Amino acid sequence: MTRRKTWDHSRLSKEAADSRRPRISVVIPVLNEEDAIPKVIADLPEHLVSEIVVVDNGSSDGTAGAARRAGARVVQEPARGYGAACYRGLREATDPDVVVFLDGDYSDYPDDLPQVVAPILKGESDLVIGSRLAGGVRQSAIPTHARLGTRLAVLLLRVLLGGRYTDLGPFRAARYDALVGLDIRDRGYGWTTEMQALATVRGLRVSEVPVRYRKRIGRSKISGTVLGTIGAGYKILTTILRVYLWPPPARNGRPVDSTGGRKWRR
Ligand SMILES: Nc1nc2c(ncn2[C@@H]2O[C@H](COP(=O)(O)OP(=O)(O)O)[C@@H](O)[C@H]2O)c(=O)[nH]1
Ligand SMILES: [Mg+2]
Repeated sequence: MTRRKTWDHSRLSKEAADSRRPRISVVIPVLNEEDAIPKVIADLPEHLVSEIVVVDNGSSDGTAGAARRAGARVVQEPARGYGAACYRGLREATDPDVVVFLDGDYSDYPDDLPQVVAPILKGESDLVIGSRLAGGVRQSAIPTHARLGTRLAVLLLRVLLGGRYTDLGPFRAARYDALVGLDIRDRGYGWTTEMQALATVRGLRVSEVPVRYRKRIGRSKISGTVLGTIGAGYKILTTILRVYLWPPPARNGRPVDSTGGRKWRR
């Protein structure tokens, strides 16, 4: 396998000065991903990415150093949580047009990034979800309970909110302004689901693209543990119900039609 060279900062800053190109900031939440994070960073397509922000929550291994050596900017977020890390990365991004999220465990294929950002760069979408299930993921890469939980969640997103999704995958891209405007509240494992639920009720242009997915390097903190699974499952379901029961106010102060085109019934 060919390893890409380490990120070249002079090149990054030169690209930052080139205002004609859309700026794509990549945000990677990490917790103890020392072995995986250099590979994730190395496989990101350098020509498309303006900056890489790795958000750590106090890893006890050498994650921060490994990410820095691979060329990323590392931010330490004191508040624990997947969503807290993603939110911090969003705030740290430098003048982005597009923000991309992916996990730091090397389960996503960073070189799928061009497909994930394509609908946004074409001006067709505000939010793009990389769908692992549409991408024909192997059984071993996503545990059965996580797969079933995901199917239940996307069913609820459709029935309750009118959103058409096949996955809650971590690899996703959004127009920066649209994403900030969603005002996502969850700071834990409900972050990705809330993004999709709010994007639906706020009427963003959403699309999905199939992405590849593989078994992670290292140990899972969420779906591979009993507590993580219960916590994430609870968070995901209550997040969808919360958006259904208390839809966010529209920009003009009226409730948003959270039935995705059908009439909102109280
Ligand atoms: N910063 C931060 N990252 C986290 C936290 N929990 C999980 N992660 C990272 O989020 C990504 C997804 O977590 P992972 O353990 O792979 O969950 P799984 O994909 O459900 O097995 C990985 O990059 C983790 O390192 C957290 O509390 N804080
Ligand atoms: Mg993972």
